Amino acid sequence: MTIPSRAGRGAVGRRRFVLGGGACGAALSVARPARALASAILPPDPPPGPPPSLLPGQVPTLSGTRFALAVEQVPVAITGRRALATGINGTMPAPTLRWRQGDSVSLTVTNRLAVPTSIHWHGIRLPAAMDGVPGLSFGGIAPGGSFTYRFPVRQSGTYWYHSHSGFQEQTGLSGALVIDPPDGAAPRADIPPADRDYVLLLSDWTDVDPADIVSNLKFQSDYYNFRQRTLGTFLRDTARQGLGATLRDRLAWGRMNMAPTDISDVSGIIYTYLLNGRPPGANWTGLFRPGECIRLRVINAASMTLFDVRIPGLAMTVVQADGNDVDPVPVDEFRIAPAETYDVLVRPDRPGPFTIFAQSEDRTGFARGTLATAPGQSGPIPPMDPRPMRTMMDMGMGMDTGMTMPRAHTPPMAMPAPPGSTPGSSTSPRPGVEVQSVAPMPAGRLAEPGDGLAGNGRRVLTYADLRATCRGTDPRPPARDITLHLTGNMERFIWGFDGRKFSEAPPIRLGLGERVRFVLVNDTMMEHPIHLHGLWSELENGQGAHRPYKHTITVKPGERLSYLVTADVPGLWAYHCHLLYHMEVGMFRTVVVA
Ligand SMILES: [Cu+2]
Repeated sequence: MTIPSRAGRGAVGRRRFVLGGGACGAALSVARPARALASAILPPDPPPGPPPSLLPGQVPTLSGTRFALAVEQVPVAITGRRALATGINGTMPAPTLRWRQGDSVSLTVTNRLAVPTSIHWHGIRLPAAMDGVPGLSFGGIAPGGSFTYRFPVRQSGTYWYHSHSGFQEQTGLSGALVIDPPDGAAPRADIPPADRDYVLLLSDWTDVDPADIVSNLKFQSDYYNFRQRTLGTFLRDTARQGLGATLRDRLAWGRMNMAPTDISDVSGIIYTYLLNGRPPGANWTGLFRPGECIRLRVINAASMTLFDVRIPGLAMTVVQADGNDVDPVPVDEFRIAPAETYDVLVRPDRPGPFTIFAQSEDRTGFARGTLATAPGQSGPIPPMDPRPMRTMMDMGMGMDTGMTMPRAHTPPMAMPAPPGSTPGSSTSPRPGVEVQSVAPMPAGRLAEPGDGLAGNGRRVLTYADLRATCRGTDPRPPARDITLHLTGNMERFIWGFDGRKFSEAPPIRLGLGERVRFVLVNDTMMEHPIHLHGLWSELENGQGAHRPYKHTITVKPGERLSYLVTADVPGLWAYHCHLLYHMEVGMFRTVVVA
C-alpha cells in the first residue's frame, strides 16, 4: 500500500516533502474502491503505468477519522476451492486503516454475519470499553447490530486489528493499522525518510473449519504433523478427500524428509500462508526504483504460525518493533510471532526482483511476495531451511548443556538474568494432567534468535538487540513481581497459566497507577506470544532504561523473561497467548486495573 491522500489535508508524503527535501514520493496513488477483492489468486495485472502506484488486487487503504466497517462473509478461492472468508467491506484481509496521532477516530462496525462479532485494536492504548473483547469491558456486536468505537489516537506506528470473537481471526478478519506521527512532528533523524511505504500482512489460511482443527488437536495433538500420523488418520483423510489426494499429500510430505518434532500445532498440511491475502503463487508485488528507501511494515496476523522473514540479497534495518521506535538494527532475517509487528527499511541498489520470503517456523510452507521494478517480475524462491529440532534448552534444562549456542554477533548472555520473584509470590505449578512438565532450569534466552535460526550464516534479530530510542516514561522500580508459568499438556492440547485454564483462575489484579514486573517462565516446548491488552509491556532485555515497549512478547521454550508494566488505564483487560487455539483452550487471563 502506498500512502494515500488524506481527506482534508495534504498527503503524508507532501508533508514530508516540505520538511524533508522531497524524499518521500510514495503518496501519490489513490486507494482502490473498498469493495475490490484483495484476496485474489489473480494472475499478475497489466502494468499500471510508471510507479509508484497501487497494483490492482491489493488491499485497499481507508484513511481519515470516520470509518464505516461492515463485517461480512467474502467469497475467496485461496486454494482453488471456493470458500467463505470473514472480511470487511468486501475484502480479506480487511482494509488498511490509516490514522494520525492526535486525531480522534470514530469507527462504526456493522455486523452482517449470522453470529456475534467484535473488533480489537491490537496494541492501541484506549479506554477499556473501546478495546473490543466481548465479555470484558464490551458486550460484542450482535448479528445485524453495530457498535461505534470512539477514542483519541495517542500513538503512532504500525499496528493491526482483528476479531476477538470465535475463530473469525482464522477465517480472515484482520487488517493493518498505520498511524502517522502528528502534524508537524519532526521526522526521525536517525533513519532516512522512506520513499515508499508498504504493509506486509502475513497470515495462515485454511479451508478447514477452525472448530474442526481444535477438535482434531484435542483428539490427537500431532494431528497436523504427518510423520506422526496413524493408519486411522490416513483412512479418515482417504474417506474425506479420496485415496489419490491423500497419497499425494503423504508422498509430498515424505519427500520433505521431516523429522517428527513438536514445532507447530497446525502446519502447512492444511495451511496456505498468505502475504497481504495472496498465496505464494499469486505473488504480491510492491514496486520500487533502484536506490529508493522502502519502509516495510511487517505484521504477523496469523492465527498459529511464527514466520522467519528475509529478502535474499537485501539487508534490512529494523527501525520499529510493535509500533515503537528502536535504534536501527541491521539484520538479514527476523522471526515474527503472531500479533507482533516489525518495521524495516530496505534500499535495493539494483533492479532486482527481490523475493520477500517468510517461511513458517516448522518449514512446512511459506508466504512469498516480490519487490520489483515492474509488475509481473518474479525472483528465485530459496529452498526452505531445515526444520528446527527442539533441544534440552527447550525442555528448560538450562544453559549448560551445550546443545544451543548463542549467535556470534550478539553478546552471549550479555544481559543480567531476570530478577527473581519476591518471596511468597512464586506459583510453581505441579506436574499433572494440565502440566506435562515444569522447566527445572529455565534460562534467559533473549540473545538467541530462536530455534532453527542459530548458526544459519545470517544476521538474525534477537530481542536483546531491541533498544528503544527514548528512555521509558515511568522511572519507578516495580513494587512487586507477578510470576506466571506458561504451562500445557501437548498430548491433550491443554494450555494455560500456572496449570490452570481461564475458567478455573481468578483475574490478575493491578492497582491503578501501579508499577509491576511480570516474570514469565515457559514450562512448555513451544513459543508463546503473550499479549497484554491496553497497557505497554517493557521488556527487560539488558538495554537499561531503553527497554523496548511491546504489546506482545514471545517467550521461547524453557525461557524465563521479565517485563515492566505501568497499570495506567482502568478497566478489564485481556491477557493471553496470541496463538489462537492456545487462547481458545485456556491460555487467557483477565487483568483488572482498579
Ligand atoms: Cu501459546
